[in-house]
Amino acid sequence: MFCYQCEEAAKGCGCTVKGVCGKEESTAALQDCLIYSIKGLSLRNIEARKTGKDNQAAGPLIAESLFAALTNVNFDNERLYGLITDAIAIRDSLPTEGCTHDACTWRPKTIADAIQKGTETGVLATENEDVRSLRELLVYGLKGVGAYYYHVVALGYQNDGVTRFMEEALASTLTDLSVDEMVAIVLKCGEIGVKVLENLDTANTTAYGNPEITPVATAPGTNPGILITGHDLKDLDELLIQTEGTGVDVYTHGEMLPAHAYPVLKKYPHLIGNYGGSWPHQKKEFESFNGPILVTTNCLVPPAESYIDRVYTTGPTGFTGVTHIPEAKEGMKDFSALIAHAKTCTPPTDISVKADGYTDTLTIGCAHHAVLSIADAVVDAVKQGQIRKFVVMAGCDGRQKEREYYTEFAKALPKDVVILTAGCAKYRYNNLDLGTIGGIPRVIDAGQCNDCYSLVLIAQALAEAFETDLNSLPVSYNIAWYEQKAVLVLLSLLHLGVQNITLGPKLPAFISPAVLNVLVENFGIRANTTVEEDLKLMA
Ligand code: SF4
Ligand code: SF3
Repeated sequence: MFCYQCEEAAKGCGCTVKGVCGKEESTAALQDCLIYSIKGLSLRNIEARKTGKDNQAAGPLIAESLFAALTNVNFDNERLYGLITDAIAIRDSLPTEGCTHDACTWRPKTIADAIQKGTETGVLATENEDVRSLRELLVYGLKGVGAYYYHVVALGYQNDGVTRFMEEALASTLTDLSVDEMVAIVLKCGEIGVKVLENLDTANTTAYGNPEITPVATAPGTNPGILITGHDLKDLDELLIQTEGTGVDVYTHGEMLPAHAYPVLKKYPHLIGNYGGSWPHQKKEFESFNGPILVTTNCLVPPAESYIDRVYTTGPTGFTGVTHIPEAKEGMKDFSALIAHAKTCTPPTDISVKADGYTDTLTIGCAHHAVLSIADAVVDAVKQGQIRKFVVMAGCDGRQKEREYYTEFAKALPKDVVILTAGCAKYRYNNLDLGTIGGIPRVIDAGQCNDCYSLVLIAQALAEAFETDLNSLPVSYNIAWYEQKAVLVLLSLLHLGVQNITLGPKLPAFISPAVLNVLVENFGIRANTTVEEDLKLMA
């Protein structure tokens, strides 16, 4: 196997035996085969569209497949093979004219055939290092698009511009393009990223209301509970409805924390609080939670034997041996098995941190609507010098020790600097008692990585208020990345023209020296160094 799509790629180069994430060689091959299959499907659907014979089912399946191949989503070979055969079935319902590429005609008879195909068509099938780098950068950006679009579709929306771009971009990787052409598609992916994030913001706020600034408890109550993690708000909504009046409480974990800020979700008294931190702590925190855990999207850490029977997956996630809650044919998904399971479990063990310098209440909900409603106060604080600088510290958390950099960086920031964040990166500093400036929290938490669009709107509103452009604002970017949604957010920032982004803890292994050169020369991208050096540059 060869996989280098995430920040934790082995030795900073790529995983070749088994993923650091726990992905087996066969699973890596099936994910590569799935990507190859949706490339063939895309090519056929683009050709079919020319005669009005395209298949509308292709777009959602492509999005789901891209999501399933994102880091820490699906470790279940049978489910991945199911997606491959679904993609091929749609592909083969389309006309064959103009499609002779192997990806458009190949068919597996068994899962072993698919594993073999994945082995032949994976990352290393492209020999030229720079072409490979640009193709993979595009595919990883597309995995981000697919993931965000999956949520858009789940909430009943669609955007043909997004699905057509996914198809065109996937198909483009089967052809020989010049470096300039490939760079142009990569940047276009960033433009589509902004669009899909905007669509998701509209879908979420229409369904659940605009997030409000909300304190969230981290200490558990005394009833048995269900822990829900990942990014899918619709799953949480349906779980809250079904647990109402059952005596079973609901807690959020990881990227589900921002759900507490939505009016439609926070109204449930049995949505008690947030339990634990970000995904790398799952083994310890899922163990001590004592009750069932619903994993809706990334990140899933391969569960330990001691609690694997309490883990349930749904949506694009999967793990062999874990119960999967399927889509509903109509109405809501059925979470009754989790509720019955919870009733047999003891309440969660309290692991909230109660120590000087820390807070056991997390302040969330600083999305665009809430922040723009106090925009005058923010602008005044900047004009009066109470806020001298903003540092965007959005992105992902990860398990490596070097991520302590972000805690130390947050602690060391001067008191007149405000952090803007979104994504699970915030767990490195969101329980530090960093205080407020004139009532404005020093950690402005816009929500999930899915909510990065809020940060864009906030930055654009500041630029308008100060009659300047994004790069002339007192805003610097110290982004932590791990998986491919973060790759898309980065491409989106580049599309918006943001310069001088600092990226860490390591630069992507899939960026070749020549491609890095393009990013440095055109956008001033740099790797983080030490807290001391980076503070001089950014704060
Ligand atoms: Fe390795 Fe990351 Fe790929 Fe997992 S997703 S196999 S950790 S590079
Ligand atoms: Fe986190 Fe997995 Fe990226 Fe949504 S949950 S930000 S890593």
